[in-house]
Amino acid sequence: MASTKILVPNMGDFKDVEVIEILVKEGQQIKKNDSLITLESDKSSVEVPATHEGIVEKINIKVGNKVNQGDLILSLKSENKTEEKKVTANKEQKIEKKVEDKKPKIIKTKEIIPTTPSSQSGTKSASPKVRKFARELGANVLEIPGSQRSGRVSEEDVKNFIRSQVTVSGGKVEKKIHKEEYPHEEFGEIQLKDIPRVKKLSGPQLVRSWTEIPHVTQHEEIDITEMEQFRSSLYDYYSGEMIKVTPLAFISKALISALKAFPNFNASIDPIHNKIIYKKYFHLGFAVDTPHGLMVPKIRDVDQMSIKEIGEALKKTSKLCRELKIDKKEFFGGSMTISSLGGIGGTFFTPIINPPEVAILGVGKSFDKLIKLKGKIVSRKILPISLSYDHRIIDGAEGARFCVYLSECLGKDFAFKLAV
Ligand code: CAO
Repeated sequence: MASTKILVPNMGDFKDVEVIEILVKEGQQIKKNDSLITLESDKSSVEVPATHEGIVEKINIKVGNKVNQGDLILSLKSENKTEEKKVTANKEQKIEKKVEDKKPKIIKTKEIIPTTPSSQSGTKSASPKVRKFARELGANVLEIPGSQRSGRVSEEDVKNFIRSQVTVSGGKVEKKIHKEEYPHEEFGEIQLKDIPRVKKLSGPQLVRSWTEIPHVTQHEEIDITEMEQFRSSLYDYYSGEMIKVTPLAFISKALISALKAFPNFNASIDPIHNKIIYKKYFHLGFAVDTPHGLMVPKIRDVDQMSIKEIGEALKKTSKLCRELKIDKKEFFGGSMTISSLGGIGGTFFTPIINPPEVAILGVGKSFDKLIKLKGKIVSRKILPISLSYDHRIIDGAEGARFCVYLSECLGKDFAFKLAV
């Protein structure tokens, strides 16, 4: 065992820098490059890494000391033979002077001095203070380019990074827009059009939902063979004419039943009071495709409607949306939303939750599928659904149970289940 001294490294024009943190303890085993202390000047702060491995024998400085290049930080008990030799050779130089509180003494020595505070493997080099500063501003220090030696990140780097990400105008903080490296027209003919007003309004809401809500999307194939046979056999008793009811009306009825059985899906998070709001009403939102963009009006008290009434309400509300005659208030106050692409095509997708709601049901186009039933291969009508939910409120198991419940409601006993 030999004694190795670790000294304050060359830090450029740093003079009388304050020790703001001691990151190791006496008796602690440390590895090469482990951070030992944090020094802070009025310009920035740096961590001083260990140049050797070993056990910390004696720490020679205290928080609040002012130090300079060559001051003794600590001595290590180390097994490194080559370093042992260097220590012995330098013994005569008597470097073991203590740094006194607020009055550093420079130790002139030929001991090995750490050259640059380097980054530890897999982490970005930045002092705890800078990391905390970055965290407070919502930035990840790993993404910030460091301007100091070995890419170390300073407080100034954090500020520059934040400045590059946002603009502040009229008291509002706005995210800076990413600029393409080359303009589109450099690659061929283009046409410029205004973004429709509805899309401009819904865009930020979609971004907020997608980035702030931990989405889980669960897919399910529901066997709706019997339900579809029933739906296509509906006719008016007096006129003998077929009655057309969209599958969406049946799905809505099943969803209301599921919301009653799983109240977590008919809820919202109150971020101010940190509580869950359970809604006792059943107002379903429907994604409506309009020439002006996507709209999501609510149909109120769907639990009190028959399947036929739901179908009619859907037609009426989507017409109001397409003609831009819907009242603004009708876009608020929903339980859960259905986004049906069944009339267009496609199977599974990942619907985005419409906050403050916590779940959304995506519906694809039903298709025929050959499946094995009671030992026989038969053709069945399958409805693909995709349920997205907020994982902060709804667990995966509950999501799966919700899908199973919906399958039962729309399955072969649908008439019995939906009548309840
Ligand atoms: N599988 C198979 N066929 C389906 C179906 C399904 N899941 N859902 C509807 N259909 C059929 C209907 O029965 C109807 O058939 P007929 O013309 O033979 O009667 C046809 O498809 C057209 O349906 P529709 O889409 O006009 O009506 P709807 O009641 O199913 O839906 C509405 C109403 C307003 C939801 C729909 O018009 C709409 O706008 N859908 C788009 C929603 C959307 O954009 N979602 C994405 C949001 S994220 O960007």
